[in-house]
Amino acid sequence: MRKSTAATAAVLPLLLAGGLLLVTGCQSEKNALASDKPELSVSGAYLPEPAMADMAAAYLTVTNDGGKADQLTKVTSPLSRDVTLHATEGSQMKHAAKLEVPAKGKLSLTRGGTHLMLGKLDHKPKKGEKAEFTLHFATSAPIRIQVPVEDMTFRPKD
Ligand SMILES: [Cu+2]
Repeated sequence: MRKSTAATAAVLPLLLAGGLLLVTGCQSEKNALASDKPELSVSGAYLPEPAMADMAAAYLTVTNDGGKADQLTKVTSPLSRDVTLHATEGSQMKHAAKLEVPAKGKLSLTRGGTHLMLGKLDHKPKKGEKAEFTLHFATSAPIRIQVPVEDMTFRPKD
């Protein structure tokens, strides 16, 4: 009896520490918190090596494990002084002021779909390089990510 009480006391701080990891996007414990806030994490980001020296695109997924929607409002990067959110409609790209990250859902930026458009490149990114991006949201704190530069033809397997 006494032994198990001591064990419980030792485990408790670990559980608390584990809870803090949720901020960085722990997937497995998402249902333990019935959150009324957005709980965002970013995955699968990549930047295909661009054909041109002055323009590139990047793709990623923002997952929201929380019970409230958020919006991606702005993206910044040392690689590009002009990062814009682009939606694709038919064969046309359209600037989007913000992109919805639905509650308990995902915002997926994919080839042929919504993407990050990078203009005014600092340099032409090469495969193997990583580019830093900071994603800004309406509600959530900014998320900074390192995005790998991939082959021009790279496609993630899903
Ligand atoms: Cu575009």
